[in-house]
Amino acid sequence: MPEPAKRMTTAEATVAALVAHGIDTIYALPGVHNDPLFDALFKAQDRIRTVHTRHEQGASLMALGAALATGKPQAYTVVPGPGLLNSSAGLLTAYSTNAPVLALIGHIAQAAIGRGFGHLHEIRDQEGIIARLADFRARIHTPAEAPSLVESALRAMRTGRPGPAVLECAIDVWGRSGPVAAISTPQPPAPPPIDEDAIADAAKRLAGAQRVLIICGGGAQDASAEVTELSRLLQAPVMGFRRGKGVLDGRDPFAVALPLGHQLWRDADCVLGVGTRLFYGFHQWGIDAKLAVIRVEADPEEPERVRKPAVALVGDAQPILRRLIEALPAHNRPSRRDEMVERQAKLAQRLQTIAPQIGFLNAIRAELPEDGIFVDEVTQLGFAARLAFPVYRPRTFISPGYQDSLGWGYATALGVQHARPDVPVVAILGDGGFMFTATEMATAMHHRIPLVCVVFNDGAFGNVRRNQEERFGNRIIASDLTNPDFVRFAESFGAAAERARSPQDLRGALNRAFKRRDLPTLIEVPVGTLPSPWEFIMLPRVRG
Ligand SMILES: Cc1ncc(C[n+]2csc(CCOP(=O)(O)OP(=O)(O)O)c2C)c(N)n1
Ligand SMILES: [Mg+2]
Repeated sequence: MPEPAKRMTTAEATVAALVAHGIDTIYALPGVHNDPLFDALFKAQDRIRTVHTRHEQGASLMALGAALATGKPQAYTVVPGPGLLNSSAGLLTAYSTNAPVLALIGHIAQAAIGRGFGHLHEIRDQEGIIARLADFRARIHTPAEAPSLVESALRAMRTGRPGPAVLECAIDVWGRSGPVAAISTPQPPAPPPIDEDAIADAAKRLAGAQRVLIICGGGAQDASAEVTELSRLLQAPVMGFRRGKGVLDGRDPFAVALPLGHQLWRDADCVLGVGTRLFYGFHQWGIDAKLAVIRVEADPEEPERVRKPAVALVGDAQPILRRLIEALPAHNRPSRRDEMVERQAKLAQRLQTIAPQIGFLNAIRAELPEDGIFVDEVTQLGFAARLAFPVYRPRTFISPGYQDSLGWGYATALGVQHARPDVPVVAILGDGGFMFTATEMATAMHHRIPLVCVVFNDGAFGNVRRNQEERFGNRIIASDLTNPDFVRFAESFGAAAERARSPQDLRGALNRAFKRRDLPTLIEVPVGTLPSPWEFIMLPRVRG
């Protein structure tokens, strides 16, 4: 006999559905539109934690950080209009990093939607704005439909290319009561069938190729064992730039950074792209008919977006690569190990032009445990990290990918640390980017999130400033910054703080900071103008 329907509010039914789907945290900033939702969250405190932030940007970015660190769906809630827009950079970055983030957004009264009366937080065509930001959006109209809409949203978030989803609910609907059918624990959807012909074709091409290059994007993060095995079997180097780092252990000489990927792309006869748009190859390095491209992609539209690949394998990378390994005919390849060791050594030499950044990165790597997590930013240390920070495990290098949303770092890292309290997390920040979400230090204190951040302070939007110096005749505009004393700033929140002036100092400071599990830490590193990394990132066309 099915359980009888219970009377619940829309908010209670929504919260019950979130809990049934295993969502145990909601990042949040309240307001009158969502009051009944927060009351439902109060009553469900033993099953779902509400973590409030100081700006809606912080709420969406914390959910994003938690999603990127765990690979599991995460949720946030904010008021409509300005709350939605304040959270939108996080939502945008969730879209571009394919992160499963569910946003619950309030709305004005149901009957007034779309009529332009000027209700509190009203924004013209909120639905239309959201529809541009997420592939799935819906409005909850009744308590009865809340659980199935939550289920549809969560299903959409992991179907095809993963990504964010948005549910809206009007101010007068959250608190409305009605019968709600029993909420069952949903079953994960069956994985799509694997195209065996495409597997056989890909296996044949890979086995026949002499110089395979594997390129990983964010979609490869859960296929680390398979990528590692393929790399060995095919003697294939594995490139990860931002979101693909850590899929192959960075200590392996076959784990290559962008400049080596560029060299290897030039000479490869087959490229296996796993969960990546292959942006650099297609749009900067060039392509010709001699390079066979095999794509493993969750999004069925992606493989043919730029150029039809030799083989497209659509679905989740992990089971597809597993099948591919099984299907590879036996073959014996000469080892490329010596070649890779030599290439790595030569690149390490060339990277000496950014030695100051590498010195600090080595200090961080030396102190950050093997499974500790590094959160990247759009700053000199971030650009260098993408090139030269060895990442040992999947999901331990959290990067904004192609969006490069300056200022995401602090709040995103807070979400990472909140979702992974078991490991140390370090965020590297520029003085410019840090100040976007620096107020979230209050959130770190309130919720006792022991995030360690390192602020590299050059008193400038350094990246912009260097461009103005080098390319615009030293006409410096809008890029010099007046900063607070960062150590005193952090201390004023009650956080631990210190200044480090050298890589050696930084090691000591990090060592102390990672031991502090009940308090956030800020380490300020004063720096001068740092040498440009761009010659290693903006690489010339080498094919086609
Ligand atoms: C949302 C957003 N706004 C602006 C930019 C452009 N931008 C890229 S780097 C940068 C300066 C970063 O300054 P800082 O954080 O101090 O890092 P630094 O380059 O000085 O190390 C700016 C403004 C961006 N990437 N994203
Ligand atoms: Mg700066």
